[in-house]
Amino acid sequence: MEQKLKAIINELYKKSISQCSDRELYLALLEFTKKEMQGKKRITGKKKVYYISAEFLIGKLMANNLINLKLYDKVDQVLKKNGKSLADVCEAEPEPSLGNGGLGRLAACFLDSMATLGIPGDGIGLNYHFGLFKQEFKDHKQTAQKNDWIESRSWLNDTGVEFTVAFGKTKVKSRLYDIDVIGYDNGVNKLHLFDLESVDESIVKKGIDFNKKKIKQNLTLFLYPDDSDEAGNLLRIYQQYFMVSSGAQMILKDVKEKGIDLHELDKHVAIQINDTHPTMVIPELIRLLTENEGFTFKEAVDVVSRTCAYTNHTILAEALEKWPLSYLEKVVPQLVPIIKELDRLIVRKYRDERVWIIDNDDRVHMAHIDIHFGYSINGVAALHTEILKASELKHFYDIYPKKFNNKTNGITFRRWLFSCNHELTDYLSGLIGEGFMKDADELKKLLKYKNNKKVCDEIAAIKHLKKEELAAYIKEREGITIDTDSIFDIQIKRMHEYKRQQMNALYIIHKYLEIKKGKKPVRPMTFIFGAKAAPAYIIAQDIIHLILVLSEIINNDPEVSPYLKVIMVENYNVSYAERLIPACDISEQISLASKEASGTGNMKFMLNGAVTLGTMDGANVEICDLVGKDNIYVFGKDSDTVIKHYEKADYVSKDYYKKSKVIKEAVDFIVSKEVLKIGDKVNLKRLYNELLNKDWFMTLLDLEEYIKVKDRAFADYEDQAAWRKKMLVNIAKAGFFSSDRTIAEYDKDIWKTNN
Ligand code: 26V
Repeated sequence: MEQKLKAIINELYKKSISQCSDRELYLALLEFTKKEMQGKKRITGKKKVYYISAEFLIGKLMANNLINLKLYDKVDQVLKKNGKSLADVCEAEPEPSLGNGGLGRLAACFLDSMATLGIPGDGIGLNYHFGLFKQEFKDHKQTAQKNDWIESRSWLNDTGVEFTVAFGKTKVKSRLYDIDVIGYDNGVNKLHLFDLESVDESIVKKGIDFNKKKIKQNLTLFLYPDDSDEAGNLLRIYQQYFMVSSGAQMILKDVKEKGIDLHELDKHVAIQINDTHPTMVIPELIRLLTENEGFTFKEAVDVVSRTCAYTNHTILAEALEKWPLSYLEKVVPQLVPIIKELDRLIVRKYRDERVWIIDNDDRVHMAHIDIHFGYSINGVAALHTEILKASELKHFYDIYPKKFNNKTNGITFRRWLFSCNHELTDYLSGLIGEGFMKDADELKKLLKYKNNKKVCDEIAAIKHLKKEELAAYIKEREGITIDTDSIFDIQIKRMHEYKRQQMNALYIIHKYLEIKKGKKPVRPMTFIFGAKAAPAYIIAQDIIHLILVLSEIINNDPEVSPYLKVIMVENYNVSYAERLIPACDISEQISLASKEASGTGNMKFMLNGAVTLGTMDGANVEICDLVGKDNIYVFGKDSDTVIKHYEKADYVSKDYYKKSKVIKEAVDFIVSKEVLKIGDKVNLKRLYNELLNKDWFMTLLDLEEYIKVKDRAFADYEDQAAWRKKMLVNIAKAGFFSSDRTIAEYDKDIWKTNN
């Protein structure tokens, strides 16, 4: 290995390793690693999965690819010998931002697990040139810049394969780029990313502004830039159709090349539709089969319905796609007769309008297409699937009880333990053997050390080391000094009212006011946030503003800052998560019960020995079942209560405000003189009014209990022996959340690639 790498470096730079910069070494390693992956076997089999998704939040790939090739340690040693650090070299890789959050990151974890388990499974998505925006803070507000991640030398391989995609009479060319996905100690699958041949980066002007109507230039520039107006929504539909039409053409081409009879498509292909963004693949396949392959409409519908399966990732009404028929007529007129015919089939069969595809306002319910014309519908955590069956999709569950199933999400341990926390990985291998690296359940072996003080202390020492590393990084990036003996309380996820970062902010205000009144905490507290907000999501911007203003006030108040620090890290992304998660003590998972379909950050924190502070929502419920009430902090109203409040429309936030002095003080502080001196009145007043008069996601409903339970968690931290035991139990029980388990379940119940 060393010779091969040195040969590449010599050819590229005519230098020795020690003379190269990290950037030069990164480019050399890129070439080396790509070659190594090309030498691995392509995973094949009778049946292949296509995981089609508008987002693949893959993160930087170098460290993970080396881990999966089992070359990480070897390369690390070679570089070390020459005075270089592999971790620093890996930093030189730009991070692609091809996703918003959980849904995209899940898709990336699934690719890793499919390859690791040897399941033939490729991803299909889009090659967004600027991905999701890059976040910068100015005047305590978020601004959006483009994230220019594609370089001339990258993981992308130009296949030269092209397809034509028609939007009515307008035709564009798509070009296929592939990224190799290497399994841990296994072969290679592919992530297929389609790009617009005629894309023009120069139409992006200031920040992320561009002409949304210039489809032939803009289609693959950004990930869902803005769906607050018609042009933005139309662009989303253009993107979605571009992806599914290219993907469907590629799938049919692959299958035909293998000599397979297309009438047996379902025996050779499973298409997993990741949320409704790729739903148009169903009518598109029907169109291709009837127009080009001589299928009758019925034959096409039958085989496509046996091939496609759908995963639901949210019950939020605003996130369930319903496109106006007129939009589809504008963008994809060739699909409209097919969608209407599918709707007619349903209308003929069912009188209940709630299950129709096209509603009375001529809106096309994309999920309904998936449910009627796919063979499986799954939720992403036990509670979420139960809510789908009992309320959100009840009318469908009544029709198709057998199609519904649960697949609790998971995370790849290669990235979220081995790669981001070498110290813990090495320590665990020394203690319980390396078995857990292939079979995550073996982490349970750790349980026998629950009462072993030495082991608990050593795990805590690793946590402290990761806190020091994070503190140094935050000092460098954000310019803020944090006390590594303080408790690190972390909330990192997309900014959304249902995730309730505002509730965490109100807790911080409450602590600030207590300290001002002379009640000092026994140990300093560090609150860390990381979140991007959709540029058009006004209240989310207001919450970011509040947190940034609080950070300014608190960190600069000499009376308070020794006890309290607030940091909102800039441009939170996968790489930042990899530094934050191993350093966390308390994992904030505080969504309004019923709203967070699963969460996957919760699993990553647990695996790295953080203790969850959360509501009974999404996968938190399963975490709680696994670790037991002593090893998690649970608070808040349960999902049944919350759903009833929505049904009866009887939640009045002002009642909670009036009833509780603590709540009133904290909420009022948002528009206090102190805050308004630094902050923007428009943002802060709007947020204040929202909390008082609407509070759709019921922040004030759970605030008092949140404060109480969070205070208890902080107090418990002082009993370090007991806390360290909690850490150990969390790590030991995290095996269930390996995405290898999740993917094995998808394969057994849905894809059946082994049949
Ligand atoms: C989408 C949108 C789009 C427009 C307006 C607001 C909004 C709010 C939420 C969403 C969510 C889209 C789906 C999604 O990302 N779901 C996440 O999927 C994760 C993987 O299954 C899961 O862990 C998270 O709980 C779930 O929120």
